[in-house]
Parts: sequence; structure tokens; C-alpha cells
Amino acid sequence: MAGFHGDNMGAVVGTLTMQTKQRRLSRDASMYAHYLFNAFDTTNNGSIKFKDFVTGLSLLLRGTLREKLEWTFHLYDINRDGYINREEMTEIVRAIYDMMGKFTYPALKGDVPQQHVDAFFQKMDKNKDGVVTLEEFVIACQEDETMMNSMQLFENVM
Ligand SMILES: [Ca+2]
Ligand SMILES: [Ca+2]
Repeated sequence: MAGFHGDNMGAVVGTLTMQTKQRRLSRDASMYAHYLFNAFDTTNNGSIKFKDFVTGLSLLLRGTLREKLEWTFHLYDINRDGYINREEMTEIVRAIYDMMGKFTYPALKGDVPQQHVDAFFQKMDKNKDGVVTLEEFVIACQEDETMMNSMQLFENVM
């Protein structure tokens, strides 16, 4: 990072990812990068200011569990309506599986992500209304060891 001043770094991050966004993305690692980008892009204007980037990173590295879970929730809540629906979860899980599958799970079958999504909703959607709220997400993650491990897995991906 030496040699980069704040504004330069912000421009670099923004420009690099904007170029990625403009290409038609296939379902590979860049798809997950796209979602990560949106999560960092707190103002939702298609570019990440250096400040957004540092704030996001330091939260992920040093934040409380609650803060990390909130950040992850916002990563999954693609349209930012405050709920995670099945379509959003499917998109994210597929993006992660597609990225990791190439390196970690060569034998993964196509329907595994869907099973992951089903299991996710069974655990998290406490009131069975078809969407997961932040509170449902936080409670379910904290009470479920497997989910915490998978959170750890997702963190390692980033
Ligand atoms: Ca949503
Ligand atoms: Ca619910």
C-alpha cells in the first residue's frame, strides 16, 4: 500500500471494478467479486471511495461478531430491501460455489447449491414467511455451529 494516497487508492479500486462490472460476467469468481463490490459500495453509486473500502475492511477484520454478521447480511441482501429472499441467497451461494468449486470441490453436483439454500432457509427463516430478516439471520448464525463454520468459510473466501 506504500506509495498510494487515499484518493489514488479509491480511484484504483473504483476503476478496476467498474471495468469488471461493464463486461458481461460469466458465473465465476468475478460474480462473487461483483457482490462483494456492492457490499463495500455503501452509497450504491457504482464506485468505492477509499473510505468505504477501509471502513468495510476494518469492520471485517476487527469488528464484533454482530458487525460482521450485519455486513454479511447486507452482502446477501442484493436489492437492499432489508430481507434476504430465496433468489438472492441462490445467487450468492451459486457464486461462492462456482468460485470455490473449481479449486476445492471438483465433484460438486449442480443441485448442491440449491440444497444449501434450502437448508439455509430452514434454519434462518424462523417465522416461515419466506424471507430472512437481519434479526433472524443474526439469531440463527449465533445458535448454529455449522452456520458459524460456514460464516468462517465465507470470510476466508474474501
Ligand atoms: Ca433483498
Ligand atoms: Ca422470516
